[in-house]
Amino acid sequence: MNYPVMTAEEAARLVKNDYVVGIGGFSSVGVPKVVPAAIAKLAEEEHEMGRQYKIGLVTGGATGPQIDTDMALAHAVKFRTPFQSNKNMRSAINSGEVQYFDCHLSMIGQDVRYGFLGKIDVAIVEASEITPEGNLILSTSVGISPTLCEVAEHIIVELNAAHAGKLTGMHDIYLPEVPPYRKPFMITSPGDRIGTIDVKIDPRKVIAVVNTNLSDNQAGFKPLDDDTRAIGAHVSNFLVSELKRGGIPKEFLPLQSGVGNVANAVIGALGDNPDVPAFSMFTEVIQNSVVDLILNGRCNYVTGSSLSLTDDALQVMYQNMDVFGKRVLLRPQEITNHPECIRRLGIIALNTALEADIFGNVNSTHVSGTKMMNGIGGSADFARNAFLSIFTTPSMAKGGMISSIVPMVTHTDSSEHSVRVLVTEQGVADLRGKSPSQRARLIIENCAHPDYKQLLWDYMRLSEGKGYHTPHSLRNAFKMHIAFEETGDMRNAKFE
Ligand code: 0RQ
Repeated sequence: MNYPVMTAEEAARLVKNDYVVGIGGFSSVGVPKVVPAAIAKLAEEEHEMGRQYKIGLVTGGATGPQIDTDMALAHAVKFRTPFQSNKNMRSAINSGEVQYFDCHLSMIGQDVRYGFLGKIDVAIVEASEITPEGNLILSTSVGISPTLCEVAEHIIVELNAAHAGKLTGMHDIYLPEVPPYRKPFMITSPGDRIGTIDVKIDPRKVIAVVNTNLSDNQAGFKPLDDDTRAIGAHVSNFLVSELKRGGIPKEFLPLQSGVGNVANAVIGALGDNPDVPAFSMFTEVIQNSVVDLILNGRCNYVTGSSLSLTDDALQVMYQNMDVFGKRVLLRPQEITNHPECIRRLGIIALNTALEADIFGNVNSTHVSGTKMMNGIGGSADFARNAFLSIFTTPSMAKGGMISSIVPMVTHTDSSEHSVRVLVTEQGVADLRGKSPSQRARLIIENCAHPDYKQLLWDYMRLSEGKGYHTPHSLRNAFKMHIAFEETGDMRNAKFE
């Protein structure tokens, strides 16, 4: 196919002020790189000339530094959705410069297709190959790229030679029909294919192809510490005990694992526990720990929407494609996170909280209820629909100044109805079948850090016996957060 080939700078000039731009890729990998960097530069030049230049960004989730760092620093972003995990974009969002709206990652693709976000002027996507028919073989992620290509008026392709020929056949591209014509997704085990290996596009939409050869440069993880090791051990021991008592079928069930250091450590710990059977994963983000687990036979299949791997882990995969080619499949995030698939397959969901309250509500996104951390991502897609939903968090943050177990969360992402088990390095609270006051006793006893236990018991006693189903004291519910804000340490909270 004879698409117009040009430089990143030439392609960037096709992206006009006030455009709504769809950014392909997902979880910082398989995202376009050189065109966004050139757009950031263009924005700076336009601003220097005294001209307006800001665009809206509709993404699959976290993108790369060329978008969330360069464009944020260039003041080039008007609004952005959904999930990001970047310091500069986070500051621009929290300062109010960028209007950010968060969204469940299973829904952003269909929101775009339903027209909820208006017109997408241009989609910028990374591909590893262009087929002779002009269709795209994506690279290390899928995200919402197929939907963006379907709805956008124009498409700019970054053709990345770093992955050329390496990922062909590893994608399963399927776009659901619009209701009332939607059909069931015939996925009854993690490896079932329902789509095509390429993204079909209308060749008339392609206004530029830019050749690149850049790695995703995905950041590594913090080394395991005592807390993350303990959390991993608690989760794996809990799952083994459930398996033994018949709470999980003997065949075991596919796992989903969230993002970040804790999630990566938990999956590693599950792989190390010989009593956990070899497992499959139906997840959103495939992180580093999975590469070793596949090589040593502990994980027999993984399907997700991105290979969120550091460069060395990706190279290990590329060097062992005889093993990985048969065990890895990338899908649109609308499918990996779809309630229908999660409920049918009976996923065991493992996600991370910033804070949880003593009644089991979880905040994964808002520091002190006000400042955006990353976004809800797919955590609630999985938590709400899983066979068993487990949330993990270290019991304290910021050197102990913050308790992650609080009387009332300052923002709720997953409610008490979706949080079935809570795990900290202190222990496990199995909340299933428990009333709010029973849950509170379990969480304080098993999950709170000893430094905060007495404070939390004191809080419970303020409202006990007052005829409340959920024993809160509204006057005191945020006293621990207020103490942190005013004195820098939640331990200074004084209840009235
Ligand atoms: O701050 O980075 O300054 O040190 O939060 O905390 O303990 O390193 O945890 O990397 O696992 O991230 C919930 C953010 C956890 C992530 C969250 C501070 C802490 C540290 C990070 P520093 P850790 P992790 C599907 C799943 C939502 C999306 C999701 C997340 C930083 O897991 O974004 O689950 N989840 N998606 O010090 C203030 C508290 C705090 C706190 C921790 N209570 N108050 N700060 N921190 N607790 C996949 C996708 O959606 C892609």
